[in-house]
Amino acid sequence: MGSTGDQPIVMAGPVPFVDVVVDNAGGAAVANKADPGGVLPQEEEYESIVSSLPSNPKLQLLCYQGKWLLESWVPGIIAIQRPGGGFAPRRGDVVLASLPKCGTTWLKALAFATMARRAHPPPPPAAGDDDERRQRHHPLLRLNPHDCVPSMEKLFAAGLGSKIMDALPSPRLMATHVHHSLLPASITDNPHCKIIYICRDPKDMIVSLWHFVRRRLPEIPFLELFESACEGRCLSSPIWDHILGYWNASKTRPETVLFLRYEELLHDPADSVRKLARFVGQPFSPEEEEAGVVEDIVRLCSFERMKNLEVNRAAGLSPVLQQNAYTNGSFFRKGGTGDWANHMTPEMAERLDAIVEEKLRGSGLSFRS
Ligand code: PAP
Repeated sequence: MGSTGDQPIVMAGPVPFVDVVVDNAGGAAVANKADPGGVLPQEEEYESIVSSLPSNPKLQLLCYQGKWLLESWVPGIIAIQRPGGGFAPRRGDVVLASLPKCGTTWLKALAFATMARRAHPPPPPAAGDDDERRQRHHPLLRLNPHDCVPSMEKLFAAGLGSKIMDALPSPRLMATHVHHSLLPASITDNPHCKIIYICRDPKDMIVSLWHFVRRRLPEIPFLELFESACEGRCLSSPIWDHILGYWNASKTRPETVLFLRYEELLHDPADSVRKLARFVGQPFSPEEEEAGVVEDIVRLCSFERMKNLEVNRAAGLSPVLQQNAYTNGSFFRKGGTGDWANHMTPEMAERLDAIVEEKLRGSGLSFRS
C-alpha cells in the first residue's frame, strides 16, 4: 500500500481496480453514496453550477469551462479539480489521457501489461488449450482493460473516487478524457506524476465515435456528429484544444508528458511499448528483450487477441461500466486507420483536415500525411 507525499512507498501496483472495487460476496460495486470518499458537489451546488451551462441534451453534453463534456462526467471533474478534496496525487502516478475513441482501451492494456509485468508476466504464445487455461490468471485475459485502469472522472462521478484511488497500490495507473487545462495543477505541475497521451487522426476518431454513439442513438446521422465536430461542439470538443493542450505540455515538460499517436502504435507497437516502459522508469532489461517480453505484451494487447477474449465477446457489462449503455465488446470494432473514407466524402475530409490544420498551425503537429 502506498502513502502520499514524499514518504517511501512499496511499489506493488498497478492492480486491476475492479479487484479493489468488487466485493467478495456478490460482485457488486462498493459505492457508498452517503460517504463517497471524494468531495462530490452537493446537489444544490451542482445544480447551480450546471444550470447556466450550454448543453446538448441529445448527445448528453455540457459545456463546462469552455469544453463539451459528457454531462455524467462533470460532477467527477468538479470533484477532481477541488484542491485538497477529490484527487490526492502520489509519487509514481501515471495518467493515461486521450480523446474518446483514439486508442484509450489499447493504451490501457499496453500500459497495464507493461507496468504490471513483474507480478503478471505476459503469457508467451499459447501452445494449446491447457496453456490458454493456465494463462487466464493474467488480468487482461479475464478483464476488459477498462476494468484494470479506472477512468478518473467516471470513478469520481460514481462516488467511488478517492476511496478507491487511495486503496490502489503504487504505482497507480489511471485514465482521463479530460482536457489538459481542466486537470488540477496537482497532476499537471507535479514532477512525480506522469501523463501518457494518445491521439489519432480526427477523421477516424469521429467515425469511431459515431459507431459508438449509435449504440445508444441508432438514428443519429453521421453528418450531425461530423458537423458538431467541425464546430468544436461534439464529445470532448474542441478536439484540437484537447490535442494541443497535451502536445504543448509534452514539448515543455517532456519528462512528465509522453505524446503518442494511434497510427504509430499500429505501425510499430513494440517500439511504442519500449518508449512507454522507458518513460515510466521501467525499461526492458536485456534479459527481458532476449526473452521476447515486449512481443508478448504486444501480442497480449493486440486487437484480435483482445476482441476475441471471452470477457470482451460476452454481451455482459463490467461492474463499473454498467452505468452506461455499452458492453465490453463495444470498445473493439475495426481497429485500423482510414475508415473515414467509408463515411466522408473527399470534400468533408478536406474540410475537417483544413480546420484541424488551421487550429494546429505553428505547433509543429500535423495530421496531414
Ligand atoms: P474509449 O475512449 O471509449 O475508451 P477507445 O478505446 O479510445 O475508446 O477507442 C476505440 C477504438 O480503438 C476503436 O476503433 P474503431 O472504432 O476505429 O475500430 C477500437 O476498435 C480501437 N481499439 C480497441 N482496442 C484496440 C487494440 N487492441 N488495438 C487497436 N485498436 C483498438
